Amino acid sequence: MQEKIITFLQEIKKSTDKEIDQALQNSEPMIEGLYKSAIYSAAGGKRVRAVYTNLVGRLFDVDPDCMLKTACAVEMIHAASLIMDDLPYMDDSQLRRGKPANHVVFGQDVALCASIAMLAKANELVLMDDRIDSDVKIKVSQVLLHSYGFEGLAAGQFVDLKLKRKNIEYEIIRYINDKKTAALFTAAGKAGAIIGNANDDQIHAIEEYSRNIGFAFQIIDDILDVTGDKEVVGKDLSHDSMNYVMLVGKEEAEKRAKKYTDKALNTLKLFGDKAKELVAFSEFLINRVN
Ligand code: GRG
Repeated sequence: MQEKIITFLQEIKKSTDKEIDQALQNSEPMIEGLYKSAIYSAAGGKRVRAVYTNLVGRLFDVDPDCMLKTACAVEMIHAASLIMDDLPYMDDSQLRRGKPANHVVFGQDVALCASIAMLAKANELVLMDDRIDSDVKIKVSQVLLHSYGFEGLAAGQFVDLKLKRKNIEYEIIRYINDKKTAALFTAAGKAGAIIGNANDDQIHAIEEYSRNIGFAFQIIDDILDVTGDKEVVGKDLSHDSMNYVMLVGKEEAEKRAKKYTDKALNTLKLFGDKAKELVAFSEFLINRVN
């Protein structure tokens, strides 16, 4: 099953890349530089969120074509957040996805404009998708918007920037991980479930699964931040910034990533054998090296 997930990941990466290329076609010469900056940062990445949206869609037997634009929108939000995260007044990172960060190449001003334009494009992609019913599109759009505002990425980033200290408490780290990472996984999964006409219990199970794999994903990210190889991870590793590993140690962090993954798997029981791809997906996430 792991091999199947890796093949699926490659297929989804291809279809998402194609969809992103189409979404970022420019016909206005005056703003070529803005598009260049957006295209630069929309490229690359593992596309795990797009894969996740698609896997949830498959769980509910959705036609893969109906997942394309939403999965692409999720990846655009993610890419926009990476541009902002790397800015000098945020995380101040120089390297992203194995190449110089957006602002290093295009300047901070352009990077910010590109990031905002990508967020708008993500929402537009969902609302203009003619393969999805209007009421479903509105719900998906709400879920995606919710993931990066006061209840999502921006909230997590605020707490990360303003309340994280060297002698940080567990609650603060948990809040940051919930909002900066789990929120977008939750939106990615919930969007797939909504397109699949899931009922309330099923949506609730997907939310729980998403949140827990999101926590596990961030803990692995923190472990890689401390023990990973910069070349393989493809971004600046912030050894001096407080994270989960520094709080509880590497061994305990690994145990907790496993605990969150087990919790996630528990919520899949509702779906029986149909959830075997999602089971394999969580195993893939916890074993990743970049
Ligand atoms: C309003 C969109 C918006 C953002 C404002 C800057 C910010 C607030 C939030 C930053 C959120 C952020 C970058 C969280 C980190 C999440 C994370 C674990 C990123 C790494 O994800 P991978 O490993 O990256 O999936 P790739 O490159 O593979 O896509």
